[in-house]
Amino acid sequence: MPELLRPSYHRTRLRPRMFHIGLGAFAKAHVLVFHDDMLRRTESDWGVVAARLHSGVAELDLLDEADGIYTVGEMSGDDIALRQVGAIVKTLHPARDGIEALIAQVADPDLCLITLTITEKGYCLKDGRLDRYHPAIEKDLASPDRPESAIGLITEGLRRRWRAGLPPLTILSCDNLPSNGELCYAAIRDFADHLDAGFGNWVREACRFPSSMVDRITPAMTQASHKQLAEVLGRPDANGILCEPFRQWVIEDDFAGERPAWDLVGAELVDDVAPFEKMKLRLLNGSHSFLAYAGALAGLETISDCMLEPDLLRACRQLMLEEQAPTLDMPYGVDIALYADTLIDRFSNSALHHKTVQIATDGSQKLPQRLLAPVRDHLKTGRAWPLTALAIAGWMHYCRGRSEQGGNLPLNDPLSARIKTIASETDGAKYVEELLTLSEIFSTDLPASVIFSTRIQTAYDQLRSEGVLKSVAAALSP
Ligand code: CS2
Repeated sequence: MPELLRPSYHRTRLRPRMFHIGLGAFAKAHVLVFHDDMLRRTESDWGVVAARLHSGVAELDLLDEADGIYTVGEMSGDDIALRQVGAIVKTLHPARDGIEALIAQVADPDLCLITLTITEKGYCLKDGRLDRYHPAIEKDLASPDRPESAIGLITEGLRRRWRAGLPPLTILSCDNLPSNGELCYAAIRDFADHLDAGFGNWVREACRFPSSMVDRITPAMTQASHKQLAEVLGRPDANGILCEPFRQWVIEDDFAGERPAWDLVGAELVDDVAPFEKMKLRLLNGSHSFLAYAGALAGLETISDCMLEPDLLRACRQLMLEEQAPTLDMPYGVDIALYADTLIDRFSNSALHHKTVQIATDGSQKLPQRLLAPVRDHLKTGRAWPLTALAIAGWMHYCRGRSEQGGNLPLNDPLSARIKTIASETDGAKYVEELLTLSEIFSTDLPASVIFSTRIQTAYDQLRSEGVLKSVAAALSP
């Protein structure tokens, strides 16, 4: 049985200095593992309060029963390394503890930092600004002291700090969005301005919103992965997580006050995260989305199954190097070909069981930064983008809900109601045309481009008539 690394620090020394909102598999395997490593290496008293806002009361109850301690299994082939994470000192959920407890946590004088993994849709943005007509934001703006959204909650907590003359906070976004710090800032600043101009200025001048690039492949836990963990651990851990060994965190070094010494444990603190974020979003996440739709349609269950299809593997590498990499402007010395090869190895990790339909979730939120932003660049330069076109058309095909074998494909997406209506009322060219009118995804410039619409139409027709694997094979460079 592999050795289990237990927390080597006295947990009694931990105080609530950091508040993590959106505790899910990824945060448990990434942000909290870095933090746990830092606690092992230093005398830091930075305990973490962890919250979820919507689903997940039962998960937090289970974590409380385990005193906040859970196992992380890092898997590669047949190897597994086990550790326990002990950084969480308290959990909070509005449905269990009341929203007031969460607002009070943001306003707690001991707090220095909020970290966020609330997914792309959690920021409630439209065109880079707070979407005031988003249902949750409309509600929160009308009754800010009873917020439902993460943005409303943080802003109300900050307002209490401002009124009480308490120090400002750093809010660190750890979601897969380009310039995630700036977007997070835009959402909170717009909300704050709406409440009080003086408060809005304090948010602008005193609080900090660094960007960060986060990376660790962490599939959602399933019954099978819980069983697998129990076998190696010798007992079940209902709070346990399995993930890949690789992890990376590049953080903009811009904090309102103290920050945890994550740099001692491998996090890279830099002046400008943007190039790294873009590279990761386009090469890793972009090809993940391509494989998710192509793979799910072709009846492939996991990303590593996709890597066993020689044409999909070649296509993935080609997408990264011929269609995504040319849109990047990386600092001198970054070896993109090596980065792509490492990604292919990581995707091939058969121990992970990372499901294609999991990554296919929330396509409307993911397509813009992963695939559509690079297309804008291609349209300007005249470069070819056959695989990106198949990825976008693949999403459209996926949204009809059936794989090529007739299996059911789940559509989990904030726009699912509208997408389903379009799918039920239209087909063929009309279907593509209607989906392109979803301006939240495509904006207005892309559908206005005849080249863009024609290429997506052609790719969609090809997927329907020839099937995914043949279409992908036809798009491969000689
Ligand atoms: C994936 C990411 O589900 C998805 O959309 O692309 O969760 C991906 O696994 C992580 O960003 C890896 O760091």
